[in-house]
Amino acid sequence: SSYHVAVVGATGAVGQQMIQTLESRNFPIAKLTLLSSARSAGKKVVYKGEEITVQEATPEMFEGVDIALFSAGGSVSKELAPEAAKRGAICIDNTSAFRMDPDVPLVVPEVNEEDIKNHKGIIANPNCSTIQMVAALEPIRQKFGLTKVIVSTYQAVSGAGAAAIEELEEQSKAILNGEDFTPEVLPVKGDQNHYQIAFNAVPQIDKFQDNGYTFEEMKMINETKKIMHSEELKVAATCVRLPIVTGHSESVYVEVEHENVSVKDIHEVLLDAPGIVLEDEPHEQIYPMPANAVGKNDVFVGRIRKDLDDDKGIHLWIVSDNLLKGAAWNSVQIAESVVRLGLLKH
Ligand code: 11C
Repeated sequence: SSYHVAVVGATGAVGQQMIQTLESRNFPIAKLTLLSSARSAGKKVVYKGEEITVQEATPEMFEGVDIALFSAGGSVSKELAPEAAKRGAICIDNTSAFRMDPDVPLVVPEVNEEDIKNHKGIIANPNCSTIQMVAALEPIRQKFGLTKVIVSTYQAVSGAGAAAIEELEEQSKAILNGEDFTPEVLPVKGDQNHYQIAFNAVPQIDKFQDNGYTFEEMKMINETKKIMHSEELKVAATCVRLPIVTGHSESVYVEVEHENVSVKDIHEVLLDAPGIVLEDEPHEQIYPMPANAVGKNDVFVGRIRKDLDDDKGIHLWIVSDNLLKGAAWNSVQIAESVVRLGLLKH
């Protein structure tokens, strides 16, 4: 069988990667409908050598669609995913609109593929920084138990979209040329203040919540518990934006349940883990870096060390392409699971 697939947000940074990933995976597509806001409608996008005109996303456009991949912002998903689901499509939503809805599975296929079976028309794709972390921690959790996670992130600007990439590039040029510039996008479009990102580190991703954590940090905390089905897991996060175009990095401290777990034990588990590449040879200076992860679907893990004070404490460094495993690839992977699990009507 092959399917009618729609991509909503087809001209965005993630939408473009979704289309490329559908092509490179040779996803069974009978018809591809590309949708966007009215502003971007009319643009042309090439899929398998053919130009497809992007159309304005309206409820009627989802008639006959089997799978709809959404990455056009939370408000678009809130409005249109229920419309698409009502018309029989299975929606895979890459925004935060439905992630914490108890009726919506939140899925990283390596971790909780089975949750897809409980869908009611919408399946949520987690936040990029959450995905790469849980993909690397789940095999450790399964083998040794997991009680606590403390993560600090080093996130690329492409997580904030095409305008943020442009801002980093323009600002970098301006600074190197000794010219003036006015930050307008980062840290958060629509927040009160904007700060320099070039040659800087900004400890704010998304807006602040009343508890002093940012929304990005709360996403990492709440989504991790939901995906791992573990409300009792202790999670804390600090999310920082760096002047990197693509590739999120994370310094992660975990505490496991078992005693005497060695670095070698962790290596063995990760060597067998799906979607994980171990890059951990300190004496050869081998460790993951975002520049090497760009364009790859895998999650790279290295710098694995035992904590020097707590026998149950382990430190890791986790890197992945935030637009691929963090967004487009995980979404397409969910679509592949939907097909494999036989959840489509034909
Ligand atoms: C970032 N993690 O790097 C954000 C982007 O909830 O899907 C992803 C926003 C989301 O800026």
